[in-house]
Amino acid sequence: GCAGNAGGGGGGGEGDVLTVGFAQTGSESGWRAANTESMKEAFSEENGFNLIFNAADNKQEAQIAAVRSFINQGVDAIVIAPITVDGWDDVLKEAKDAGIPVVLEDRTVNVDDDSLYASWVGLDFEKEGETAGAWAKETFTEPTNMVVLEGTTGSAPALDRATGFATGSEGAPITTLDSQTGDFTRDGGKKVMEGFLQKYGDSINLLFAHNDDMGLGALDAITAAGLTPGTDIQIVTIDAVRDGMQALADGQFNFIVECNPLLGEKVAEVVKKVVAGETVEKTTIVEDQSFTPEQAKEALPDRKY
Ligand code: GZL
Repeated sequence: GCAGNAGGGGGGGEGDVLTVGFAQTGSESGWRAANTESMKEAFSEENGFNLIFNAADNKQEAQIAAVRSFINQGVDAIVIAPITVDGWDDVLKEAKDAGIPVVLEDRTVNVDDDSLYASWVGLDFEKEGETAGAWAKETFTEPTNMVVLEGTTGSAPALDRATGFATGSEGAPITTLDSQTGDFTRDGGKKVMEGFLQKYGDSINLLFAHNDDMGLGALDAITAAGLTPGTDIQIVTIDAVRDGMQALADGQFNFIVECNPLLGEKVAEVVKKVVAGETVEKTTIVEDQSFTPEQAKEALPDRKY
């Protein structure tokens, strides 16, 4: 490490500016944009931070490289929204050896030794999936063919939403015709849905998209195929970003489970405590809710994102 920063930079006494490196996944979705904005607002100068922001273009190797550069800069703390759950042990060990605490926000990691990160502020992705699955079970009592647009392969939300959906829809007459990743992007959702429609055509009754953005991309493919989203193919998604909520209010989506991106304030609070050597909760789960079309119409005017 560089001389003089072995202790991980300044940030000692009260009122010092804390230099924090934030390794964001990228800018793949509306959810991500809202999360980035929330983090930048919370880690502002007036809140006592010097934020070094990096968006990794949804590639883990770029995200790990960003974390390494934060270590070399001797920041006071590192925040990561880990793109995938695996592959973090080495770089987190390097941060620990450099005496730099790491806080996870949004997604989480699978590591052998969870002392490698101080705290995780995120969402209950499995519960989100379960809520979507329970809606599907309640809605589909006749034999139903479903296709799934999965999130980024190996990411906590993709893994856990799939698990949760299976639990929530247990026993429903729903057959999964196909399930592929659209990498949480609109373009990915559109392209994969085009493939599904070519293969299965109008035998598809239900689309479960792991986020609104892939569902929004799928809308283009569904209408281009001469089908009506929301009726020929019912759609359930997760996030509840503005464009998704509009599609829900317009009847193109049928149900959305929220995934709250506004985590910045809580993460900043945890980072300050960790740097000050105070004990913090290992996990903080932020509340989510769900929306029908009627509820979306009600909620839209006041939505922050
Ligand atoms: C979930 C978050 C996911 C969103 C997607 O907390 O990690 O990543 O659901 C985003 O929209 O791409």
